[in-house]
Amino acid sequence: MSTQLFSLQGRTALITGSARGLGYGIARGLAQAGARVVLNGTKADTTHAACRVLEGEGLHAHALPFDVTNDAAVAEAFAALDAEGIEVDIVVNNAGIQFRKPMVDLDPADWRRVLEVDLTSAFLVSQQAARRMIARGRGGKIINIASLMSQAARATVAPYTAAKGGIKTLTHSMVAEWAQFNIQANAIGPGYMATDMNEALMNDPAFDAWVKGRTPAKRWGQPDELVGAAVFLASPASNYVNGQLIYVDGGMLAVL
Ligand code: GCO
Repeated sequence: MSTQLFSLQGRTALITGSARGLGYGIARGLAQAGARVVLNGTKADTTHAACRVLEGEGLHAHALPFDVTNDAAVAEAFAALDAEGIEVDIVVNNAGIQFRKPMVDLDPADWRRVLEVDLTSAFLVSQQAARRMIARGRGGKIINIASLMSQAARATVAPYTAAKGGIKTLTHSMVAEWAQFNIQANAIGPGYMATDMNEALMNDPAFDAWVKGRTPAKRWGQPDELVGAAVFLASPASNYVNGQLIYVDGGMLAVL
């Protein structure tokens, strides 16, 4: 089997929300597989700092801070890439926030904010990327970061759950409209991963025990454990894979 099957040499990947957390881990993994990675975050300083760390490891990285929920900012970001001759072949829609509160107490503004970051941003960024992929005629890859909540809910995270359910079916819409242009759209569903978004949960002894008891692997996942699925879905190895959601969850959704 050719090792080129999983190589990302010569490809450019834009990963939203990649200055830290899961996005940074995925970006680092794609870069190690040969891609030039475009890091994104809302803050220029932390995005450039993350970029410098990857460059320090000899990886090919470019910082592009912009607000993924603002359609004008997204369009400007892609115009800036155009001006630099940077063509995005792979998009990882990772940007996401969490907001935990019972629905009866939830401020509608908080609901809207979560949906904007966790779902609408994937549409805005993918729309700009797909327009260019279609015009170039050489296809592309879109990887949407879903969640356990794309499939099952728990109390107090309704906006996140609604957004991640939407991410699953938005992926199907991308297949319906863009697979004909050799664009493969798929998703990755992380389980309970040890990230700063979940720090409060990890530090809660009861929740920590629940995760470890409910997960067949009996542990939290690590951000770099998403890299294998990401490299697969970003590489030629997945050129006939469309609309799939790969759960990297230690088996949680496989059992009652
Ligand atoms: C929560 C967590 C989860 C995980 C992850 C699971 O509050 O239950 O934040 O949503 O982060 O999304 O797939």
